[in-house]
Amino acid sequence: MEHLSSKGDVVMDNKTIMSGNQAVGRGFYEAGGRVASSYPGSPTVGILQSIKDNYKDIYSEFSVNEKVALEVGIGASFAGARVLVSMKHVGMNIAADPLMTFTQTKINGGFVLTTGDDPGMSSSQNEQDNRILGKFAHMAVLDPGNSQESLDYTKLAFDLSEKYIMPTMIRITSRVCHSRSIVELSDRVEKEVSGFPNKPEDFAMIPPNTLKKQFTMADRIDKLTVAANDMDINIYEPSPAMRTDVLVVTSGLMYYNYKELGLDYSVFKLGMVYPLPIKKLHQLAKKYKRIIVIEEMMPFIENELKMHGVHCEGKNFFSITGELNTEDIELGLVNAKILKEHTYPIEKPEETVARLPMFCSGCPHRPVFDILKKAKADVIGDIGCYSLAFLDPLNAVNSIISMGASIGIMKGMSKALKSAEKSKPLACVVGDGTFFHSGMTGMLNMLHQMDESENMTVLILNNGTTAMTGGQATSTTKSYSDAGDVDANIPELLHSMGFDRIKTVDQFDYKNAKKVIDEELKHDGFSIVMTTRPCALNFKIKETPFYVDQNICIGCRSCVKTNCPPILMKEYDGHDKLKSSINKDSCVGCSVCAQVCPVGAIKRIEEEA
Ligand SMILES: Cc1ncc(C[n+]2csc(CCOP(=O)(O)OP(=O)(O)O)c2C)c(N)n1
Ligand code: SF4
Ligand code: SF4
Ligand code: SF4
Repeated sequence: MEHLSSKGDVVMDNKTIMSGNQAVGRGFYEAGGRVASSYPGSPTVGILQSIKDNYKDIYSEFSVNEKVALEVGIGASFAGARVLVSMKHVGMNIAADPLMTFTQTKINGGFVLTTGDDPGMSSSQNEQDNRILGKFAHMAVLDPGNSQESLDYTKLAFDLSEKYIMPTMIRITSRVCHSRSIVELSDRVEKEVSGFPNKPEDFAMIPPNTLKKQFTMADRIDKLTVAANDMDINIYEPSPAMRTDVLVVTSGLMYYNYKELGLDYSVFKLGMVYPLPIKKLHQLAKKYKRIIVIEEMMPFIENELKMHGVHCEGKNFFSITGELNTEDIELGLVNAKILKEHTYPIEKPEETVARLPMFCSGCPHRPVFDILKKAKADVIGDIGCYSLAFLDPLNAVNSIISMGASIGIMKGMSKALKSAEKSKPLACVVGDGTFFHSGMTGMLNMLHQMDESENMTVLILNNGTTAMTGGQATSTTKSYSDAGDVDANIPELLHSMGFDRIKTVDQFDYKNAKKVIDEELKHDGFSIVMTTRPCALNFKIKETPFYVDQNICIGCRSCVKTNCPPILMKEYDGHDKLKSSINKDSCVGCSVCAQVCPVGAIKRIEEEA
C-alpha cells in the first residue's frame, strides 16, 4: 500500500481512485514523459498540478500563456523527449499559431496536447468544440470517458504520436476531468531523449518544405483512418437481442451516460473521434435501419459520418449546447421515436439557497470596483476574479470577452467614439496574470498613434497570483511569497515601454485610492493605475477582524454595498432600525468597510471597550 497523491489517495493492488486530470498526469508519467507545460484554466488545470505534486522527476511548468506552453513543448519534443501540453479549450486559440505550423513538422519525442472542453460552460466564456480544431490541425483526436480511459488513452496517444509522427490530441471534457473513478496503475517506462536531429527540411517550415508537408499531413490521416478500423479503443457492441433497428454511435462520457439507460440497441463506442474508422462504420451502417449519434456540443461525429456517405441522425434530437446527461439522452431517444416514453428517474436537485458567486472576504478587488462604481465609470472588464464585478450588486463592468482583450477593446472604442465626436472617459481592468498572458501586447499597441486628448485609464489589479484558476504563480508572485521565482516590476516594465503616467496605489488605503483613481479617471489623456494588495485567499491573509458598534451605526448600508460576505444588516434589541453587523470569523480585517462607514461605527475588535 502506498500513497500516491498529495491528497493521500491510497494505492491497493496497483489500483487507486483518480480524477480524469490526475489520470492524464499519471498516463504521462507511465509513458516516460519528461517535460510538461500548461497554462492554468478550468477544467484541465489539475493535470499539470498533479504532475507537479506527484512526479518530481518530470520537468513541469505553468508557462506565461498557452502559446508559450505549446512552444516549450515543441522544443522538448524536437529534442526527443515525450511531452504533454495541457490547456483549457480557449487556450487552443492562443496556441493555434505555433500549433498549426508545428503539426506540419516531424515530432521527435511523442507529443500529446490535452485540451479541456467545457460543455455547458460551467467555468468558461464560451463553449467551443475543440474536436474541430484537432481535425483542422490534422491531429488524431482521442476522447476519454472516465479516469481509466484518460490514463490509457494518454499512453496510447504517445504511441500514435511516435508511430504516425504527429502531435496527438486528447479532447477531455469538464465532467471527466473532475470526476473520480478507479484506475489501474503500471510502472513507468523510461524513454530516452534522443537529441535534436539537424534536419531543417523537417523542422524549418518555409515554403519548399511546407509544400511537401501538406501531403505528409493528409497521408498520415489516411493511414490513421485505415488503422482506426482495428483499434481496440473503437468498440462495436452488438445488441444482445440481435436488434437491427438502431445503431448508436457515441464516444467518451456519452457512452457511459447512454449505458445507464440499460437499453439493448447495438452501440459503437469511438475512442478516437478523428479520424473515424469509416470502413467499419460503413459496413455496419448497412445492417441497421437507423444510425443515431449521441454527442455533446457540435454535430462533429454526425457530420463526419454524413461526409463519408453514412446516413445518420443526431442533433435533430439532442441539444447542440450544454452537457447531455442520461435523462437528456433518453428524452432525445423519445423525440427520435426510438423510445415510447420517458422513464428514467429525473433527480430533483436538493433545494439550496440561490447565491451569486462573490469576491472573498477582504478581496483586494472589491474596493477598486466600489470606487469605479461610485465614479460611474464606463469599465471594460477582463478575465479573472474581477469578472465577478459584472454581477449584482456591483454591476461595475459592462463587457468581458477574452484574456487581455479589454485593453485593445478600450482603444478601439475610444477611436470610434472620437471619430463621431462622441468621446467619453473609458477605463479597463486587467489582473497581473492576464497582463502577462496577453495584456502586455495590448499595452504596447496603445502607444501607437496615441492621442493625448483621449481619456483612457488602465487599472492593473496586481494581486500576485492567477487567483481565479486556483492561485498559480504569475511573474509578480515573488513580490508576495516564496512560491514565485520571478519578480517582474509592472510599473518599470510599462515605463520602459514608454508610458509615463503610472500610479501605484494601496487600495486598502481606501480614501487615497479613491482620490488617485478618481483623478486618473478624470485625467484627459492616457493613464495607468496599478493596485498592490495581494489575493486574500491565496496568501491566507487574516488580520484582526472588525465589528460594528450598534450604538453608532445609522443603518446607511454603505458598508453592505461593498458586498463583503461577513457583513449583513440585522435587528438589534432596543433598535427599531436594521443595523450592520460583521461575522468576525469570516472577516479577514482588510478595513475597507470601516473606511466607507460615514460615522466610524466599524472598529477593529481590539478597540472594543
Ligand atoms: C485563454 C484563456 N486561458 C485561460 C483561461 C482561464 N482563466 C480564467 S481567469 C484566469 C486568470 C486570471 O488571472 P488574473 O488576471 O491575475 O486575475 P485574478 O483571478 O488573479 O484576479 C485564467 C487563466 C481563460 N479564461 N482563457
Ligand atoms: S481568490 Fe483572491 S482575488 Fe479571487 S475573489 Fe478571492 S480574494 Fe479576491
Ligand atoms: S474588514 Fe470589512 S470589508 Fe474587510 S474583510 Fe472584514 S468585513 Fe470584509
Ligand atoms: S456604513 Fe457604518 S453606519 Fe452605515 S450601515 Fe455600515 S456600519 Fe452602519
